[in-house]
Amino acid sequence: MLWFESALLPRGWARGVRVEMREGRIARVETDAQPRTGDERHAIAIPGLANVHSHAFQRGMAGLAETRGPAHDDFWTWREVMYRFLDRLTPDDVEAIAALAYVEMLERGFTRVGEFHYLHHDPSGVPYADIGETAAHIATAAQETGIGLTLLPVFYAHGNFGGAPPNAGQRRFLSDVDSFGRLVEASRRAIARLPDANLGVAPHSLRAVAPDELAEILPLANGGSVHIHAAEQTKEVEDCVAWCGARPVEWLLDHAQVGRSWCLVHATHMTMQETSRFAASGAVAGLCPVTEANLGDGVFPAEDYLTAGGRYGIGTDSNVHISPAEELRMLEYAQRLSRRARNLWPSAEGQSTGRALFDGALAGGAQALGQEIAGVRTGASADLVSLDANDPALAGRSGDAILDSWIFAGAAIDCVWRRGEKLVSAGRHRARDAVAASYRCTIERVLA
Ligand code: NGQ
Ligand code: ZN
Repeated sequence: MLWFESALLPRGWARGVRVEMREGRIARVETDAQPRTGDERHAIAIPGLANVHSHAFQRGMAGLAETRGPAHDDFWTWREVMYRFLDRLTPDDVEAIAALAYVEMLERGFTRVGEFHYLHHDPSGVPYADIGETAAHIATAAQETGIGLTLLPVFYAHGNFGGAPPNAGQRRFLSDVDSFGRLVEASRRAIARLPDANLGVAPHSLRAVAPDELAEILPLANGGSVHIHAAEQTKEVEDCVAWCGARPVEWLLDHAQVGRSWCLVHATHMTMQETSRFAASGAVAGLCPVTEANLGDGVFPAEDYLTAGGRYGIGTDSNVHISPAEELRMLEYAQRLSRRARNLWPSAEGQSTGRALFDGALAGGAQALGQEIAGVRTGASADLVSLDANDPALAGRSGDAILDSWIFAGAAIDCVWRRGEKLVSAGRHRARDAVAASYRCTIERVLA
C-alpha cells in the first residue's frame, strides 16, 4: 500500500492519503489516515496524465531540424526533414526510439500514450510479411517500459485534399481500405499481450484520407477512439477551402459523426463558429503546444473554446521535448503572449491556473484515450506520480501551489507508478540505462 502526506483527489487536495491497489487498479482511497506498518510513504501524489498524441519515432530527430533552410523555413520544410529521417528506420530502430520516448514520458509524469502510428511499411513502401510488424515493435516498447498504450493505427492514402497522389516520402505510410482492415486486425493482435492496451483508428488528416475512405474506415474503430489531425496550418485550411468550400474542422463537424470518442489533434485554426460547434460536440481537442510552437503552427483559440465548455488533452506530438508540465505551461504562456495578460486559463478568482490546466488535461486526456475514469479514485488505473518534496521549488508549498510550482517553476518528479508498479524512483525509470544504451547505438548508426 502507498501512503501520502497529501494527494490530489478528484474533489481536491487531501491529507494522509492511503491508496490500496489491486490488480493494477486503485481498490480503496482513505483520507486523514495514519500510515500503517509496511506502507510505502511519500510526500505528495498527483495522478499520472495521458499523452494523447505522440509520433514516437520523431524523438530520434529532436534537435536535428533547428538549422535554417535555404529558403523560407516552415512546417512543410520540417516535414521534408522528418520524411528523410524516417526513411532509414528499421522496425527495431522504431522500437529503440519509442522505448526512450516512453521512458521519458513516464519519468515526467505521463502514464499512458496515444501512439498515432503511421510508419507501417519497409523503406521501399512494401508491407512487411506481418503487416503489423512495426505496430508490434511499438507494443514491445510499451511493454518494456510499462507505459499504458492506446495504439492508433493510421490510415494514409493521399498527398493532399481531393485524393492527390501521395509523394515518395509518404510510401511507408500507405494503405487502401482493404489493407487497412488487415492492419487494424494485426494491430489488435500486437497489443493483445499488454494488460490494458486499447485500440482506436486514426485517419491521418483530411489531406491524406478521402471522404469515401473515411466513411469506410470509421466502423473499424468499433467503439474505440478516432483521432485525426485537423487545421494545424493555415495552408491546410486554405487548401481545404479550395477543395470543398469548407474548413477542415467545419467539414468534419458536417460530415463525420464527431462526438465523445473523437480527438481532433491541433484544431488551431478555427472560426468562432467552428470553435463553439467543436466544443458542443463533446469531442476532445488534442493540444500539443510545444510542438505547435516548434513547428510555427499558431495559437489555439482557448478562450472561446473553453468558454463554450470544450474539452482538451495534451500531446507531445513530435516529441522534440517530452514533459507534461511544459505542455501545460506552454498552453497558458501562448495565451499570455498573444493576449498580453496573465492567468488566462479559465478558473474563478483566487483559483490556481495550474490546477485548471491540470484538471482539464486529466479528464480530456482520459476521454481521448478511451479510459472511463481517471485520477486518484477507486476503480481507476493505479497510475500515480509523486513529486520531490525536497526540491527547493516546492519549499513551503501546499495544495494547488504545488501544481503551480510543478508546472511553472519546474518542480521535480520523484516516483511514478503504473498499474500499481513502481517504474520510476528518484526521477529515473528502472530501465533507463538499458533503454538509453540501445537508443544511443541505434541513433548513432542511423545518423552515420
Ligand atoms: C505527422 N506532424 O503525421 O507526423 C505530422 C506531419 C503531416 C504534425 N502534423 C505530417 N505535427 O501532417 O502531413
Ligand atoms: Zn501529429
